[in-house]
Amino acid sequence: MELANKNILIVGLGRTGFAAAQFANNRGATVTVTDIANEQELGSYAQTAREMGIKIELGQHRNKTFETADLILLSPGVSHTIRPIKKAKDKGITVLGEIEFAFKFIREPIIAVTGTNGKTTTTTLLGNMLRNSGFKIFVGGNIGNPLIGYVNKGEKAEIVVVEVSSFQLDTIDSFKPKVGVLLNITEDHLDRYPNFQAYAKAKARIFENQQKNDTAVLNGSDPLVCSVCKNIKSRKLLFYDHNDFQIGTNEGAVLNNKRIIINTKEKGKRTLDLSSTSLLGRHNIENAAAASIAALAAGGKLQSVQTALNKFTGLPHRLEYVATVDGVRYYNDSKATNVHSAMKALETFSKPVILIMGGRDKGSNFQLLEDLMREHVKELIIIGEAKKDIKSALGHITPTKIATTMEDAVYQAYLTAKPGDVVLLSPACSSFDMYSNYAERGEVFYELVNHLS
Ligand code: UMA
Repeated sequence: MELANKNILIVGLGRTGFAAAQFANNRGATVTVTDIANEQELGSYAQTAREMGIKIELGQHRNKTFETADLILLSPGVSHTIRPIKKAKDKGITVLGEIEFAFKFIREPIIAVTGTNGKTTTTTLLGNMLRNSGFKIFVGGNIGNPLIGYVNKGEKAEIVVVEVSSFQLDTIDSFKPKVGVLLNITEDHLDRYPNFQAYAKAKARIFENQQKNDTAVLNGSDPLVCSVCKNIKSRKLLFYDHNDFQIGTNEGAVLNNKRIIINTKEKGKRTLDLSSTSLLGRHNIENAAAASIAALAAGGKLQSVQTALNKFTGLPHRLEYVATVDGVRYYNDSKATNVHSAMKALETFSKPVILIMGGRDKGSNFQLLEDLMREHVKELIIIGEAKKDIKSALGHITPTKIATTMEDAVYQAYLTAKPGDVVLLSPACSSFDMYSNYAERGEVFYELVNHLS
């Protein structure tokens, strides 16, 4: 794709927009970046881009800028249905998402991971498994490291491992991973999609350009995943969460006690041992199974996959153990930004839980938490914008308090908790009402807990 002297408009000046602007600028394009935020909100990106000779338009999107571009590139956080984009498309202007744009410059095999929950853990594990197997690997995408940044650096990996979100899949056209992984589909981002079906369909697009010699790794225990992937052309490797499922002649993996049993036509049955892994929760074992079969399908070695499983200690903000204070264990699960993710966290604990949840609602059905709340939660402490909705959905099930800040929430939890209890931050909401992202929310929680001890 030739970019020199083209008028390229980049929409959104976050991490992705900045990386895309750098790349297009280096390739000789005339680059403009537009963002609805103002200079202060954007931090240093605007000034740095200007110094590189990039034109910056902030505070609004001007239709004229869209309509005079040769090519428009979208950041994942910008919906492809906003008015100026629709109008530009009507005029015949090409609009690409960043993943699709980057794909046009990548010749290396790509392994892509999507799903509502577990993407980052699976992507990280996969990268470790393939790196241990001796491959030079790039790991990026929605995990926080834009794919276009890899292209811009010009460093050649042997395999590219990329986490992709539904937002990124919304704007693909030819993107085709050699191995694609779909972990699960549960409600999320209903503030951006017209309905759940539209969100589920976006997830399945990860396989839409795959052919017979490509591989799809699918959650065979998730009926929605199976239904939206019914007609894909690639070879299917399914992973199942039931112990009792007979793998028989099916290709894929089953979880059996502390083992993953893998079956493929070319290698037959092989076993991975999970007794040394420190991954918490059944959902993480599913992520481990998905990562293992994807890594093996991409040429990874069984022993190297095993070593990666043994060494993996989990990721920050995902059921992360923080500290034990007065016999109470504190966990930071700030990355649980949707209801199903919080459900998985609650399922993990057998001890009474004091749950801190809340933040900005994404159109969620909090009532889905009712049964787990009854079973596991000794006290619910609610923070953030969604407090009224959460209280009316769940407040009648367990003693419930409202906290004004995270500090207040942690302190209230500290006063209630008895030795043997668990205090869990698993918000089931996004963080944007109080923090710039889930990581900042998790760090604040982490600091507050460490101050208790
Ligand atoms: N903006 C506009 N016009 C709009 C909407 C937004 O100009 O109509 C601007 C905003 O003012 C903001 C910019 O667009 O300045 C934000 O763009 P962005 O959110 O795409 O920001 P990035 O920093 O590039 O982050 C994106 C992903 N963000 C989202 O998908 C919302 C990051 O995923 C990803 O790590 C990063 O690219 C690198 O690839 C975050 C995420 O929350 C972690 N992802 C969701 C998830 O995992 O559930 C999908």
